[in-house]
Amino acid sequence: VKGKPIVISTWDFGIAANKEAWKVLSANGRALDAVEQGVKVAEADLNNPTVGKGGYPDRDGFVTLDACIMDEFGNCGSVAFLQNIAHPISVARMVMEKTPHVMLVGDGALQFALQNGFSEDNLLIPSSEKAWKEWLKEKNYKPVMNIENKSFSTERLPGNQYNHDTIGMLALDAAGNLSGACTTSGMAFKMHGRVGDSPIIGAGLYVDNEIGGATSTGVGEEVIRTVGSFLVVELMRQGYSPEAACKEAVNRIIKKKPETAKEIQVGFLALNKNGEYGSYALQKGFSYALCNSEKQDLLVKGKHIY
Ligand code: SD4
Repeated sequence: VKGKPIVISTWDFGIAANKEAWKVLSANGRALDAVEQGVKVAEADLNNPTVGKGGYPDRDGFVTLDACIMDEFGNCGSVAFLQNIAHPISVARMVMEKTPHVMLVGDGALQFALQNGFSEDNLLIPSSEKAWKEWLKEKNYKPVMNIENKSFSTERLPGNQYNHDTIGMLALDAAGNLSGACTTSGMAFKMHGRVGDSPIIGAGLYVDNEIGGATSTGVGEEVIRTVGSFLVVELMRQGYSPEAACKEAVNRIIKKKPETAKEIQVGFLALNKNGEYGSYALQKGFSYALCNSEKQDLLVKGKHIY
């Protein structure tokens, strides 16, 4: 069938992640394995200051990670406010597969990871620590739009800039099954204990194997408020195309908080059961990467409202 397998993911760094996911998909592997393997590339990338190791810390200097994963059966697993573990997505998958729960947070999530073969790692690398110390001079928390793509360069951001980088990935495998994954270190210099949308099933990620999947990036508070990814999937169920569904979810954010919406970035990405995909963002500058049998690593610029 045309349209599968396919994998899409947020931002320019999705290109490298998709390549890894494609290894699984092109070998007729399961979408769940593809998304886990794919986003691990972003988690391991030290030049990416907001996913996994190398991520910017919170305002107290702690790198705290959020991640979730969802499969074709509606199983899901999530970790939030997890510290010292380099691959939160794999812990989230283990929560899904080895516990009766969906979500583990903080020290409980860490203890679970350590009991299951993960080892502790210092996630605060010198360049991120330097950026944090720079930030401490003014302590001004203000998310900067589309900083995600700038982070792709090797030059680190000065400490008085923020960034919100998340990788959200959706895949449809050769068997026609959908899965998704989302992982982040959240908003740079957030309050200690802050959890964003990325580990919240329905907000940062949602997959319904009958319909499609959606994921989000940007200021998580607005996505949680609107249960964004669930909304996108439900709109696709009502017949919206992936792009139209993402646009409607973006509109919902504008309707709820018109003033805030002008100042921030939020982007949605969606993939339906037929392998059709689309995106929409509040602001220009949101990009995503796509990989299928015809187009490898194509970068698609998302549509936007402002
Ligand atoms: C958060 N949504 O923690 C994440 C950040 C993000 O691109 O997506 N950045 O709110």
